[in-house]
Amino acid sequence: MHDINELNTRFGLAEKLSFSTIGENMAMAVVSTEQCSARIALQGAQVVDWTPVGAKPVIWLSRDAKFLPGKSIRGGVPVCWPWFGAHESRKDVPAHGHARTVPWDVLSSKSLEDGRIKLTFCLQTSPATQALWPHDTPLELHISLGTTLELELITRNNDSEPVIISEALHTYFAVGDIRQVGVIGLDSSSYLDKVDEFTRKTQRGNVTFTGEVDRVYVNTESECIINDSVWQRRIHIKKEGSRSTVVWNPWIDKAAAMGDLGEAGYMAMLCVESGNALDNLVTIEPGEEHRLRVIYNIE
Ligand code: TA6
Repeated sequence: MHDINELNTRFGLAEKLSFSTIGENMAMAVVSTEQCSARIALQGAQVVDWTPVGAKPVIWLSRDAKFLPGKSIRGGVPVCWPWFGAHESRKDVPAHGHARTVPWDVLSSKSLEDGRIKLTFCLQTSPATQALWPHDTPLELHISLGTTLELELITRNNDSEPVIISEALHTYFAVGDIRQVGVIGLDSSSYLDKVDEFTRKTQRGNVTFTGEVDRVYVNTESECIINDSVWQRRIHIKKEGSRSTVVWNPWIDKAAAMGDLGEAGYMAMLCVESGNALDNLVTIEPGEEHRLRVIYNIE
């Protein structure tokens, strides 16, 4: 359980960063500056929303999001780690790994000279993490918030053997109307189609949405752009240390079955996730680290 008074004393930044609770006593970092407003849940170190000043929200949070201990929050930037999707052999462990549903610690907070706020979170190895993932691989997440949003996830391997991970920053973006959105940057990329039994296909042109889309694009490091004709803006997604891009919209029926996506929520969001999955698993040698970095901005 996080102590809000202690968090404010140690990491609060006058009028720019404070800590409070939401839902069932879930601790949140609340950022409000001349550049942006944003919140980050300490459970999962999950960015919950991010809105540059004068813009519509860029990171989408469901109206029906629940803030419950041990449950992933619907929206924001869930950290899927140390595996993406279902575990390859175990059925008793959570989809997308445990990092998004356990409490993280705050390591530092800083007001940068350019006006951004930088927060660093860590997830140490503990008996609870080792029950799900029997490796000593502490995680750090660096988050910089301003007119851009930058996240860097660092996995260190303190074990004496190599470890293999998959991962994604499962980012939910806000859009005017999903039917009038195109994702640029994946033309000619190969993908595994999760709504067609993981059949391998090739993307032709931009990704558009007329029904459920759930695809893992592999071997692609390219920048993606969400072109939103209704809100007349483009969201740029740059990445490093990532060879997979996941594009997801559950559409009507799946959204209704989920229960926390909000009425017509599927129309207002899509996920474009930067990570490493399926063909692109990452092997980290003992004593080494792996960095996954994304930068988002709008034009
Ligand atoms: O990234 C796409 C995906 O893996 C989908 O298959 C879909 O189930 C989604 O993530 C949401 O997963 P969650 O466990 O957060 O409900």
